[in-house]
Amino acid sequence: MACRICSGRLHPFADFGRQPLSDAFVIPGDPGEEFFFHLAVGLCVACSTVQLLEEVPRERMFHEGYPYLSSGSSVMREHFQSLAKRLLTTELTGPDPFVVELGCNDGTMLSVVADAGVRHLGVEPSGGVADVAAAKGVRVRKDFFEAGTAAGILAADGPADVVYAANTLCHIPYLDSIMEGVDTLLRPGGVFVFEDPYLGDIVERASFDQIYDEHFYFFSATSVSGLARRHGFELVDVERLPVHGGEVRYTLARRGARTPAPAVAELLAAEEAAALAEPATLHRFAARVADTRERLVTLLTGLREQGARVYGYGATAKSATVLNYCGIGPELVSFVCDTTPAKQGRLTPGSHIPVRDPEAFADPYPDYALLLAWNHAEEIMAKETEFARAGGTWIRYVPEVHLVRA
Ligand code: JHZ
Ligand code: SAH
Ligand code: ZN
Repeated sequence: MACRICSGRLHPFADFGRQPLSDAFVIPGDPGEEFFFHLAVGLCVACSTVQLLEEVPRERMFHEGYPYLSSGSSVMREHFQSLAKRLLTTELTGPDPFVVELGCNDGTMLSVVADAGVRHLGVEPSGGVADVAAAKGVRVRKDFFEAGTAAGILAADGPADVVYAANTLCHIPYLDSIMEGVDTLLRPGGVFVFEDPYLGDIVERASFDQIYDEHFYFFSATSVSGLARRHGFELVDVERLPVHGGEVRYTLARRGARTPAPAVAELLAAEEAAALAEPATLHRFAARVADTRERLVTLLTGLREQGARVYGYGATAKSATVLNYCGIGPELVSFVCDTTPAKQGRLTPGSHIPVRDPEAFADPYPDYALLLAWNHAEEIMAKETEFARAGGTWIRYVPEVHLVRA
């Protein structure tokens, strides 16, 4: 098995078996075949990049019916609003600035830029969510970003001051083409800013459900600084973010254009000290994952034997890995509630648990709720205080299986 970036040898360390597409919610009674692939991860010892062993063709995942909406969390709306405001006051202050967002989704970030009257473009291949962005006044190009797309944007709009991507770069196997495109598009002093789930947090929290079809890479400062270097760029800043269970925001500039912030060397040193890119560390992670599966299945089967009612909360993409890897179906979790219209009335991929409007959660409350959207725990627990008051218990499985009673 060869590294998708440097062709180095991949060292596999965790295997989740046959898995469905995480965002392919099934229409009940639909005779259409579900698509499955082999979900496993490996470490490239040469370039320190953790990656999936099998690549799912991009059109199978990102298309007209792609259901995920960035605006589904109020915390995320605030997160992107403050990032947009920061870019507007730091990087986008020259005459007629221009920002390009890769994977702009429903325009949660770019609508703030559009409202400020600043020139922008979202590149978004999933047509349905791109339409939602356009309805907010965001300028969108329905396309996958790659080297060729960048050349077209440069020809039409001129160079960009900032290229930004949140939870998108780690979805793209063909990173060489992306870096080439960014190099084409970015003006000499411009920056490429992207944020994705952080390998350090995934390993520390054993948050194995970050591993699914759409997440092809699991970045660290070590792997990103190498990627930057190979393309004439330099990692000049890193910022740890609390969202989505722990992320890092990386800032890349052309080599020599900016002085790296001290945070870069600090994070690189911390990763070295934690032996983050060592096979032994990742094998320990895999052992914790197996333990979580065992404890979660034991807990849920025990609850079924007691006759307890268990619902799921948040039909996340991540939950596909947990539910299918643990063999959790409607006999253990009666339904999953979720605010996303395109998920409601459907069944979770592979595990076939019905997805319902959150109104069903209180009608009546279950005894236990499996918090599948654990990355939004604070937001969800704050709006579901009535559940705890009614005697309900949350089941969490990150960083290990535990029960939370208010
Ligand atoms: P959430 C998706 O992952 C897919 P998912 C993708 N690959 C990725 O990287 C991240 O997003 C960014 C619902 N919900 O954010 C809405 C409620 O019902 O954890 C969502 O369906 N009530 C692009 O899907 C889901 O939960 C609520 O109060 O793992 C959350 O999905 C809240 C806050 C959310 O991402
Ligand atoms: N930035 C948003 C959306 C993340 S979802 C947020 O953080 O919430 C990831 C998005 O990337 C999807 O909307 C998907 O359609 C898009 N995407 C996938 N491959 C892409 C590519 N090659 N270029 C641009 N966008 C892409
Ligand atoms: Zn490699």
